[in-house]
Amino acid sequence: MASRLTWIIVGVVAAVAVVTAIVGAAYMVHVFSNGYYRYGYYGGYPWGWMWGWMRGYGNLYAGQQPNRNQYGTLGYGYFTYYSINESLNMAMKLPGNAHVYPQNNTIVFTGTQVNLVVIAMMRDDAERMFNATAPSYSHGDVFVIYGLINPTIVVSAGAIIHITFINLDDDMYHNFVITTAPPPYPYNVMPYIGMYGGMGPQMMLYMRWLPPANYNSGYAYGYQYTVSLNLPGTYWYICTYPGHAEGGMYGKLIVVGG
Ligand SMILES: [Cu+2]
Repeated sequence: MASRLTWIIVGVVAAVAVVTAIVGAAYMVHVFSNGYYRYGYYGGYPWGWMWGWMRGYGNLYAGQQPNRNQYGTLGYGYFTYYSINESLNMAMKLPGNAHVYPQNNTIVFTGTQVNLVVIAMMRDDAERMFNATAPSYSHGDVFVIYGLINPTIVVSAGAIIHITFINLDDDMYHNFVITTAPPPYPYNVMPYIGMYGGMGPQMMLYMRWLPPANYNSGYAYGYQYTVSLNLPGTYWYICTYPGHAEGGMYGKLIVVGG
C-alpha cells in the first residue's frame, strides 16, 4: 500500500514538473520572439515584455490600437516587409498635396490626408543617394522624407497623417516617434520624453524599434500607422534608440491651425 501511494506522489510531482517546463519554455519563446520587437522601446529585454504588459502597454503590436492622448491619436499599426527597391521608389513618390522647399528643408502638406514615407539610414548614404544636405545638427543616422534629410514637415491640425516608416539602415534599429519634447536630446531619450513614466507630460505617439534591413535578402522592415494631431504647435519626430536623437536623428513637425 505504501509503495502504491509513493508512486502516485512521484507521478503527480513528475507531471507538475513536466507541465511547468513546457509552459515555461513556451513562455520564454513568446517573450524572445515577440517581446523584443513589440516592446523594443523598453530596451529589448525579456522583462521589458513583462514591464510593458504590467503597465498596460500590452497591446502595442500590429493590428491593435496603441495609444491616444490629449494631443492626438495613434491609430492602428501594421508591421510589414518591403523590398529595398520598392522602398526607394515609395520614398521618392511625392504626393500631389506635398510642396517641397529644398532651400528651407521643408515640406508643406495641404489638405486633410497626409502621406508620409519616412526612410531611416546613415547620413552619408542619405546625402549621396538623394543628393541632399543634412542639417548641421545631424551627426549619425537620419530620416529621409521625399528626398530631404530631417525636413521640417508642415501639416494642418486634425489631418490624418499616414506614416510609412522603413528602416533601410543595414546595422541599426530605428523608429519614428512624435513628441512635444524639444531638442537637444540626451543619450537616453526615453525617460526624457516621458516613456518610462507612461503617458508623461511630454510623451507622445510612439512605435517600437525596427530591426536593420537585410541587404542580402533585399528586404527591409517597415511599420505603417496613422497619426492625427489636433492641437496646433511645434512637435518633433525623433528616433528613440539610445544616442540617435542625441546625434541629430530628429526633425520638426509643425501643425498649423485651420
Ligand atoms: Cu535610430
